[in-house]
Amino acid sequence: MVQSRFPLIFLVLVLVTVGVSKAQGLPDPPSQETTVEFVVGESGGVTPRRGTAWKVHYARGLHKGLYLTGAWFKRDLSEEWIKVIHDARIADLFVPYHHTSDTRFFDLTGFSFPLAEVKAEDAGASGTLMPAFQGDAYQTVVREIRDRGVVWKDYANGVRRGREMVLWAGLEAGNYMYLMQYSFQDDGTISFRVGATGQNLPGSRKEAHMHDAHWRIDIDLVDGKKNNAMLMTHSESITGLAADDTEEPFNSGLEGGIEWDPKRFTMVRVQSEKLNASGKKISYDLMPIRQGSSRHKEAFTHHDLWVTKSHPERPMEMLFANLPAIVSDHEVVEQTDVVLWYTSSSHHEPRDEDGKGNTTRRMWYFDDGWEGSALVMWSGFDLRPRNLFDRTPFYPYAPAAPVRPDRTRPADHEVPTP
Ligand SMILES: [Cu+2]
Repeated sequence: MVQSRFPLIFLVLVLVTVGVSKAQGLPDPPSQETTVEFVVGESGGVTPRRGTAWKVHYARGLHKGLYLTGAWFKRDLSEEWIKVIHDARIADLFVPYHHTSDTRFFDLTGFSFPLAEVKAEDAGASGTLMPAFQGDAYQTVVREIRDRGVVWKDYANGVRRGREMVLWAGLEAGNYMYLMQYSFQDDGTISFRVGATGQNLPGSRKEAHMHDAHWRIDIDLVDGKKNNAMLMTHSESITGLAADDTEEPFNSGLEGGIEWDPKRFTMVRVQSEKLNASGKKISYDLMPIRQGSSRHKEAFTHHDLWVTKSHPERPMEMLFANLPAIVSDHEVVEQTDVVLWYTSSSHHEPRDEDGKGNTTRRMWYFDDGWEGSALVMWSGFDLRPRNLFDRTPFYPYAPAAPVRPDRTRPADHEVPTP
């Protein structure tokens, strides 16, 4: 079939433009709210906690995809909300190809890609479709309640399985589809994941490349104006038996970027001034989950973890590529509103499982003929609470010992299993 390059490129542009203007016009619509209660119920033990809950504000936006505009957690249904997130998003999706040095896509900030429509088959058995955003022609966000497997098991008190609320949407990035996923677990953890799927690049279907997700997390822990950024490292010598773990102010208390070191188990901790019941500071750890650390010519890829002071009044400080400039004034990141920046990467080496070659199906004129979809590859990280609770969540602890002997209280060995 003879095809002309111009009309097809034109068609792609028209489809992208129509997709944005018809389904997802400007400006960004208001956020939506969703809540979930993870009720412990009858099996909560002899001093049952009633359960935990999340309240989440989420939105969709041009050059943002699906992002969070707030998240609050309840350690117990009888307590007040504790603020965790002010704003969290993927700030950019950078996709440099290995050999065609001019093919370096900024899939979030360089295009006006819309969120994809989702239907019942997207939601599956555990999901529901969230209402369309104001002004949108179709639904774009799926909410799932998933079983997340065993969260604790011991010899005396049985076992408990965990649950999570998952919010996800697909960013329709031309031939690619990015699944943007935020999971809120019953123990206070938030999982951030991006999945790359869709179609390999027409014309370069077999060329390896990197999908770098550049995350921006404006965490507001309890009192978001008074948070500290800490650096956690482990060190151990193979010539001795001792090992050390260090907690110190991130970059001596100043803005900056650091390298993730697999031998040091590098982590960034955000600490609030609020204490838990045992007198420890309520904190969250950014826990990297990595296959590797991508490094490219671009300076914003030269570090894996960055911390800055939040400046919502400066729009240029929302851009990940500006990070080297943002940290150049070395503002203090203690007792202030801190922002965490993190890069997670999927190294995509095309396989036959991505689709079948040498077919007549061509997306563009210079397409190398392909049929099928690239299986999803995930990257991301977790934000995990530290000393938010003062005990294991959902464990069936015995009641506190009464002041006077109480014959009605069962002995420890009689504590019922959950
Ligand atoms: Cu890819």
